Amino acid sequence: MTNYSEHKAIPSLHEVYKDYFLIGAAVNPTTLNTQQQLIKKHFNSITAENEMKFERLHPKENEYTFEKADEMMAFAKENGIQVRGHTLVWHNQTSDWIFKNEDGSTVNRERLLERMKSHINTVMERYKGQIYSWDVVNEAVSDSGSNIFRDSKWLEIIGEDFLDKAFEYAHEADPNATLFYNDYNESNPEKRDKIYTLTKGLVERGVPIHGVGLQAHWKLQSPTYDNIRQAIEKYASLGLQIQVTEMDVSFFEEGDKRTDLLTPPDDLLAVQAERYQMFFEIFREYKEHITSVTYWGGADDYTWLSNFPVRGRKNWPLVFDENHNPKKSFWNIVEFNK
Ligand code: HAH
Repeated sequence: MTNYSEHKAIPSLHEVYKDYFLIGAAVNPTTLNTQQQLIKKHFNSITAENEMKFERLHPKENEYTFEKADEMMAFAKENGIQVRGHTLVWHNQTSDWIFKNEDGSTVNRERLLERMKSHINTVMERYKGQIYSWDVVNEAVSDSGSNIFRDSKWLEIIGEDFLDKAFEYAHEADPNATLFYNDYNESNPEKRDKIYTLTKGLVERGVPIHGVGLQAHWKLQSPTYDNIRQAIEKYASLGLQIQVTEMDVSFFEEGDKRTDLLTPPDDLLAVQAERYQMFFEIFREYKEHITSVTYWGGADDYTWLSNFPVRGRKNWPLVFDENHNPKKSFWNIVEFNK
């Protein structure tokens, strides 16, 4: 295997892309230490993998826990790195108290809206002017069937306009942050059309939404390049920005349960490198629309995919390896004709 790092100077990824878009990584309190040098060199944007989620920031009605998020913000400031906010309203990793009255019964629409507003306000006020974009609503669209919306307490209690309200509250709290609807399977034509319909409605009603976040949890085979292009074009046709928010390229297709790989095979690393090359060619082509590209991690020593959806299975979805050395995938995205 070629160890490129031995004989080539390694360029800074975000510097290579300075005329295109921000280059981000999701971080957590562990990787902020273990990957610190890598993050400082290659990324000019970071996102909290978990530390700004509802359950982490707001475990009880009258208790906010900002320490970890504050530490990440301080690290970003010290190093001149920008921050992307993730996420304000989601069906997952959200404390159950918000949906309950003191007696355990379900809150009504009015009370849930009040609580939503108060959460959005408190969090966005704290980091006002320091976060360039927020995922206001994450994953509201259903993956299959004819329903646009996935079942959730937000939908059940508030109704379909829970997104309108979330974006309105967010815009009021920090008028300078750009506000995103974020989802996965965003390039799948069926789900893409639902995301399009949903965000089109928001735009037409004058709701302050500024962009669509493509999570981009992609694989070695899917989605197709055509489907990715069509998704970008369709969302951009609404006049919205695009951000790639949680990119990784998994070795395993959905439903693949194999657990025999202990190290990444060369042939699959080569396929991954080819995929990364094409993905970034597409991103560069659509640079007028794309304002940042964030990976859901920094390097292969830590990735959420090494435990999900198959427990204990290792995965190698990023462009730096377990020792933080550039993979072929890295070289394929930095070597192009500028
Ligand atoms: C994302 N969901 C979430 O936005 C992010 O907050 C989390 O850390 C990881 C992935 C993607 C997803 C999911 O939550 C469930 C099934 C498939 C994909």
